[in-house]
Amino acid sequence: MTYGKTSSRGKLIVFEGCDRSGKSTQCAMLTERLRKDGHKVEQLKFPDRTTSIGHMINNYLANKEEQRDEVIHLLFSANRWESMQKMSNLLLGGTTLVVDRYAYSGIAYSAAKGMDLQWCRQPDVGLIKPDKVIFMTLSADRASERAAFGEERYEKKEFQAKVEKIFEQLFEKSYWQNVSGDGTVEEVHNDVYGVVSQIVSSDCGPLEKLW
Ligand code: T5A
Ligand code: NA
Repeated sequence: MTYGKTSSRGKLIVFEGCDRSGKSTQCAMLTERLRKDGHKVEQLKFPDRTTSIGHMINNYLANKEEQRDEVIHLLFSANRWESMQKMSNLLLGGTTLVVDRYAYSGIAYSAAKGMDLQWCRQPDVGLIKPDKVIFMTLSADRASERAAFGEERYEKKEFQAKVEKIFEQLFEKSYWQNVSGDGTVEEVHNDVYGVVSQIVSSDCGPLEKLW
């Protein structure tokens, strides 16, 4: 099953990793660099806290509202589905998307609470499949030293270590690349750019669906 056929389509680049591993910093730097190279690029992030579903997610993360585990899991997934039409339009129109978190975070954080992993995968079946997942590695100890760690619901060292274990289970050799988040922002950026620069200029074939 495919979303469409355009050889000149944009590429879907996803950043994943535990809290404070440096994803947002690197998404911004990569977007800017690719634009300088002359590519059409847009940056997106999940959760997208600007939609009404995103507001519910934000209240949950800020500990202002409670939700059943199943409910918040489905809200995170619905928040991605809200963006699928826009994303496929942009990609097929030749715009590369740099995306901060995706379905893998959805599964990892829910499964780390003890929810069934197979159940957790289901709501995201059929999302657009990334061309590359950059997985930012950073130990929970190092992450907890960074600014603002601990302000939101999942930012506890023991929980982050569980999340990392689930991410390891989700790792798919064919399109995932680990990048160490434990360097200066410039060092990490150069590693990221090294991985991504080849892909943005290559022909990745039609868009595919996740799982
Ligand atoms: N979630 C998310 C789910 O449970 N299910 C889902 O489906 C999804 C999509 C919010 C939470 O939601 C969960 C996961 C999360 O717990 P979020 O909005 O992405 O997700 O979280 P944020 O708080 O925005 O971001 P993170 O905590 O994940 O941080 P980042 O983006 O990894 O890190 P960044 O770049 O903001 O950097 C953090 C700090 O470190 C510094 C930065 O300046 C900043 O202060 N820093 C560095 N310091 C030293 N060296 C470096 N190389 C550095 N890079 C950055
Ligand atoms: Na972030």
